Amino acid sequence: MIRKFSYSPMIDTGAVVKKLPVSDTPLPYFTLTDGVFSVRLSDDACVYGLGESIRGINKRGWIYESWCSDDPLHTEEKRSLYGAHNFLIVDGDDRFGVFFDYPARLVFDIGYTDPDVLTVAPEKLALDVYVIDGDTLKDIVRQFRALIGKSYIPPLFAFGYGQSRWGYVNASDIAAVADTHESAGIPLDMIYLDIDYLDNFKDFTVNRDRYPDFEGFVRDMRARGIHLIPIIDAAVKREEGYSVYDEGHKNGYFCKDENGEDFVVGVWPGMSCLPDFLNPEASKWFGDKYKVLTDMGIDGFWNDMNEPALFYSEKALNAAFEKIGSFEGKTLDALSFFAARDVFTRLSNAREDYDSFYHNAPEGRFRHSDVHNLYGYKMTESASNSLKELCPDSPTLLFSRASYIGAHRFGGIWTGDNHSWWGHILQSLQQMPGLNMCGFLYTGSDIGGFNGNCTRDLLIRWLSFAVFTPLMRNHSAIMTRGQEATAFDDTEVFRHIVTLRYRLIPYLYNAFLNAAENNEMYFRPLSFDYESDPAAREIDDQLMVGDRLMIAPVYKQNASGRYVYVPESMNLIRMHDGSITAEPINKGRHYISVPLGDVVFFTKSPLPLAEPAGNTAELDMNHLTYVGEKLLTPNS
Ligand code: MIG
Repeated sequence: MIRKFSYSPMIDTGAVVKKLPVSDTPLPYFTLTDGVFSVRLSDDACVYGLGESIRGINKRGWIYESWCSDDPLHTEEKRSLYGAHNFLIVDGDDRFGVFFDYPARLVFDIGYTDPDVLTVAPEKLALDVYVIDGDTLKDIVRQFRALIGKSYIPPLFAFGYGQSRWGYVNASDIAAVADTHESAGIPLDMIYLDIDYLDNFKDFTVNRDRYPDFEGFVRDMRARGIHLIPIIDAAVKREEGYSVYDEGHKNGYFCKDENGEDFVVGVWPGMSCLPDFLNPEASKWFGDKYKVLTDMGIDGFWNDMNEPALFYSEKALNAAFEKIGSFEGKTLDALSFFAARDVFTRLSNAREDYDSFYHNAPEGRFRHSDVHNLYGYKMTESASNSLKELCPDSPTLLFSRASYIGAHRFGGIWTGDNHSWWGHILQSLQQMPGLNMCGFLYTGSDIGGFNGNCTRDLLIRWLSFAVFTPLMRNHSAIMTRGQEATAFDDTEVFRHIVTLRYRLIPYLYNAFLNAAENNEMYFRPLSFDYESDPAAREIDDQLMVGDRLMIAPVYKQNASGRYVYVPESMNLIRMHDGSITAEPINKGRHYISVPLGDVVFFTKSPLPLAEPAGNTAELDMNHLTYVGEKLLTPNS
């Protein structure tokens, strides 16, 4: 049962597709005092949800902010990343789900200030709250997902392996990626084009020095089974004569400052303007621009910088230069030195900037910070709507960095700029169920880590986990060590792992489609499947995948195995040197040896495997063999 409570929202965010009448009962579970919702948590209560946010599957014990943020340092104390996903489930003496449909900044204090109290504080009391009661955790999720609408389903090739790197400069760099993977026998479906392919970072252009025959190159790559997936940044370079800027400026399609002038921010292209995705006309206009690339044979995109990320605004930069001048010639003490140093570092993603530009939505004019969390979502919706018209016959791949609930209907997301850290394998695993609860099924992290330098063993372990994430993309930042599956000596192990992914696609794709069709989670915490098992509640480094598989990846340096909690009798499936074996394992806690390069997982019933394939086009989904036919009779 879902009940809706309404506190004069300013705007229909579009997150909810099922229009419900406002409930005439008082708000259950919570008390509302001075604009803050609060609820007591019983001793054993777990709190699940909040989408992309970090720190454990059970969110209790930390404080989170819904405020889409471009933050390239995902350390444990961070309160927000790129997404704003305001849904959670409290599972204690009372059990319910709750969604705060609110597009501005919202703080979830989940036992941070008072260990026994959850508070939810919107900046303004202007929101809808949906409270969901259900028989099981899965049932609560199913109801919520029916409320927000079906999840985006990408094309099959999006389940293949993708290689990406910021800093592949030109066509020959990209061709080399295809060549090295091919000669190492490593399957590949996608190579991503980062901002390097653009002419001066201008959206919907191609740098013709770097790609003299882009169209031909796209075609040749496709003939080899590889889709090129270009990036699109949110902001448009302010440059007279650049048609995208000229049209946007002339038609008033950019966000405005308080005087009605285009608001100017600095991002990769330098001084740029922000398309007003809340204005339907502007949104349609920008989305239709993707045609420039679909006409060249492109059928997949990733949308970046759409929190929106601001390195600086023109206004704040000018003020900063003035300020810094005031320090000149003075003898600085430590504090004034820090103040001087921070004049520039404080410019990025500044609240004052988000406060000083406006959207022109059908409901009226909105200050950006009142609707901040919708920007990436509306950019994804804009692209999706146009791509459906531009490519009516086949779905396009589309995923975004920033998002709000609702965006899951239009595309996937990736989890942004992580690091080549062991802890980020676990963090990525822990983000998955929260994202799935909120409808984001097509998702994954930058394999090998984006920032920092990757090592061979880290990449092997990360891939061994990412074999199961719908988005399986190796991506890294410019100037970091190469971390392709071909970058280290002895590519055999990488060939085995990526090949296994392809052999699993019939199962994984089917599990994905089931989850999308039936509003279920593809990745689930063990506690969702084994509700009455107290041991399952504390497991936060294993996941259920689809209806018959459990994963328990190794995510520690130098570990040659790990403890695994097996919640019922299963088969232990081990891939060793490419050969796959099954062995029954009893319910209970086991130490499982997982030498580097082995991929180990657990099944509840026979698992279909396809024959190895070099890409998804070659994949034969009709000839399947099964592993783990013999199951131990449940006896413990
Ligand atoms: O300011 O396009 O998260 O994946 O490689 C960095 C360059 C901008 C951030 C994205 C990352 C991408 C990078 N971008």
